[in-house]
Amino acid sequence: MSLRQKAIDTLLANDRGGFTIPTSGLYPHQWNWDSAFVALGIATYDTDRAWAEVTSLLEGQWPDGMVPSIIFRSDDPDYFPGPSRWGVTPGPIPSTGVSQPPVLATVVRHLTPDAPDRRAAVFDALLRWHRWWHDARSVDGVVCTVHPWETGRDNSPDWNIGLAAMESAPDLAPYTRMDNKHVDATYRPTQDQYDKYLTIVQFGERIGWDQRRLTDEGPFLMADPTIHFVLLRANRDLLAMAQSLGKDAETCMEVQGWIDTGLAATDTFWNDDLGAFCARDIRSGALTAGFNNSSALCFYADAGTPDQRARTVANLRRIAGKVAHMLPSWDPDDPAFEPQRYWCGPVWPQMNYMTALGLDEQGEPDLAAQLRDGLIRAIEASGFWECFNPLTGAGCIGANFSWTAAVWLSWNA
Ligand code: 9YW
Repeated sequence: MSLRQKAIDTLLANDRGGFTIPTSGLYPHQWNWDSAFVALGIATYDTDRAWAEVTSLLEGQWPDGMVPSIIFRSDDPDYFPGPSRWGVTPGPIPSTGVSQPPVLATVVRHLTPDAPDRRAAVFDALLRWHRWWHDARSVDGVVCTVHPWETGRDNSPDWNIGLAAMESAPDLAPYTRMDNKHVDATYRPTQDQYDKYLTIVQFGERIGWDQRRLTDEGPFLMADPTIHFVLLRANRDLLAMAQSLGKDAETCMEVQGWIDTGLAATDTFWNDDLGAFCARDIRSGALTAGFNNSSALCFYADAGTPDQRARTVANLRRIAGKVAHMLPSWDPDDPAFEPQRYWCGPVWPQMNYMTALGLDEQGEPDLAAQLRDGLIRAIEASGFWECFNPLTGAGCIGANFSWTAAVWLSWNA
């Protein structure tokens, strides 16, 4: 069977009727940015079904504009933390109480160049979501995050300083992890990290998921290059859609204001010692110090000075000399690098997709090709895994994974 057919079959097998789960067993619900990437892949063979992926995700939008990281259309006892642990959430469908990197506007623009009606149908929802980031998650002009799960890079060493600065709740309700029943525990976050993830959830639940309070008073407050650069690009795409739809000047100026704020905030993430964009702990001001697979998203966002971009490219070239498959999620020269542990080293398909796109657009086609080739070779050797060991190309964590199939399809359309 061709790889193309296998990719389509993977997406069909994960289809739950109008929405797609990342992989059965481990992740049995609809995840936010997974659905956005999935829509890109499905669009290569079924435009209507791709569009259903977008609209089904927006069905979970909260009254305050947030689009949650997971929508729980059922309560699967095999997944933890499910809806009961997140408590009563204000959205129309039970969900988590945090969001995920907002790639959706960029995907919608890509999917709808000749479909203004579809574009118009979701524009307001996207506008309200982006406004939520700038209202509920911003501190002094920097869009922040309150939970490692919100960044989509769950156990990246980037979050260690923010997690070290907080205590696990002494009254943390007991729980049983389910992730380690599905996959090898050595590939997953540690127990201490999990206690802290759930401490933040317990805090949010106790304040009734008041998102401004969660940002201001919550146990964890960091700024993440993924959210920053993804939102910056998504705001540019939102503005382009506003203009194509003839939206009023006030709306266009509001979005332009977010772009200007985002560009001005980009230096917040710059670690000059390392020559890389990194995460920052907002309360202590400390910057993390590891080149990771969000660092080069400056190209995807068309942000950063010529010097910042040149130093980012130099880091990418150094790292390319250390691994067989670009782009590892953590710097192989840093002691925190673990080639098979989730966000501490493995190659992630959706990050390679965005980073390669940005590098291509901004005049670095050789590096872009290296990122695409690194992932494609791993897929050809191992299949559509969630992520891959950058030294060997071996698949890690979940098999038959939706966004891996989707990224492959989008590159081989
Ligand atoms: C978890 C579904 C999600 C992704 C995240 C990834 C992982 C879930 O899987 O988180 O249980 O930790 O980190 O980015 O959306 O694919």
